[in-house]
Amino acid sequence: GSAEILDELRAKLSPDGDVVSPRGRALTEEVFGQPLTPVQVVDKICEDVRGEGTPALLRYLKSLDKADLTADQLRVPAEELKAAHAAADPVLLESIRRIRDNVAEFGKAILHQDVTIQPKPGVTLTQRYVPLRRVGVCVPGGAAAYPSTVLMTVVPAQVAGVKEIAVVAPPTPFGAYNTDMLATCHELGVTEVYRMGGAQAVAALAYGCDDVPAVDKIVGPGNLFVALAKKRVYGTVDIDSFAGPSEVIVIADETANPAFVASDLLAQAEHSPGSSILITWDEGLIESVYEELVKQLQSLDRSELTLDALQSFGALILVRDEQHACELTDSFAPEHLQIETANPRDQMAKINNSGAAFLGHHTPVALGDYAAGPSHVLPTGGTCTWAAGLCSNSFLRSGSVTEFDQTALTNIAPDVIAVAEKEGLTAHAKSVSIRTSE
Ligand code: HSO
Ligand code: ZN
Repeated sequence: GSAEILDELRAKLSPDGDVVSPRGRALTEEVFGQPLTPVQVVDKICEDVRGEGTPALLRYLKSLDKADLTADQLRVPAEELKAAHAAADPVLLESIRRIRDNVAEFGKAILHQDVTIQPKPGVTLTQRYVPLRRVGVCVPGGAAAYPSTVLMTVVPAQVAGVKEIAVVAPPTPFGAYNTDMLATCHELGVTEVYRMGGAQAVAALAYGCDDVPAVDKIVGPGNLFVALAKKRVYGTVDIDSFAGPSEVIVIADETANPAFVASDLLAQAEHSPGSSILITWDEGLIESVYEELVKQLQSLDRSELTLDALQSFGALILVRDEQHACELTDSFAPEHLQIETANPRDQMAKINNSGAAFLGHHTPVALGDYAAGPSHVLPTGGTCTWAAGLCSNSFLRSGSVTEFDQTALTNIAPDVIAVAEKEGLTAHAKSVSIRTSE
């Protein structure tokens, strides 16, 4: 049945599943001399970096990332950022600027505002929001380069008012040596970029070391080791959501264009690992989308990787009706939900769980990945039932401010004293009565 197919996929894609490449597995076995689980590997790395600082960080960059760096080579020099920007394709830079404006406009519009109420005379209560002081942004650099991730993390942080932003990317051609990524950092005014990735980078950001000052929050995607490390350092710092392999559920009806639907499934699978699931109640669509997948796959640059992901994490699912489609989608709780039907808002109203939703025949997920405005950093693995995607508010912290005058305190005093005495905390009661009884 369709529910079983989805359960099986969910087990593979969930945060505790272990989508780690065979290369990653072999490498960690070589470095640690025994077959440790990813959680054990991450524990060891985090403890070493916390205890030893820079030397452990450099050691892991050498053994795991094959990057032989000295402490003063960790940070990308200002001249290198400037040079990458000067050499970048001007068309790319223009797009980056327009996208920055889109992301900033949405981020500003949704930003929490301080709220003050005066529920009674002499009482002022405020919920105020302040930006985090310093955050770390993880940008991946394994399978592809991601200037878009720089935009989708840095711009919301800037809009929130974060003053210090440290970007980390693994010391790879698609990571910290990718000039488009570096040019994007420079365009956005990011001056602190480190050549480090994996669990060791997360640990360095969380605990700080001589060469990397500690941050208050770590955001951004990465492989399983980055995700597990973020989970482990949570509590020392805040983190965003848990980011595993990217996923999409496409709900489509007979009004959908099979070529469009197939292109969306392929776009997600291209992340490899990426999970692409079609749910429809139109039998003919399963057939026509399948044909389109076969056809379009051939002309893709990454056709082999994409096919691999489709075969491991893809499904075309025929359901009874619209209601069934919505129930299955809600139980799977996808990172991305794309609805290609005649009235997509009808289905949207029936679905609670999705990290980000894209409605209609002209709103592919790729639009959100790159340019629309909301961030593409989203909770995966079914965690959107309790976690939210990154946004400008993710970089604010709230606090309350309370102010009473003497009359207001006198009026509320009996309630404070009654409960404090029941708790046996008479010093609490006294701190009130001392102010109210003359
Ligand atoms: N779909 C990814 C984001 C991305 N796509 C970046 C292309 N580049 C996770 O939402
Ligand atoms: Zn994508």
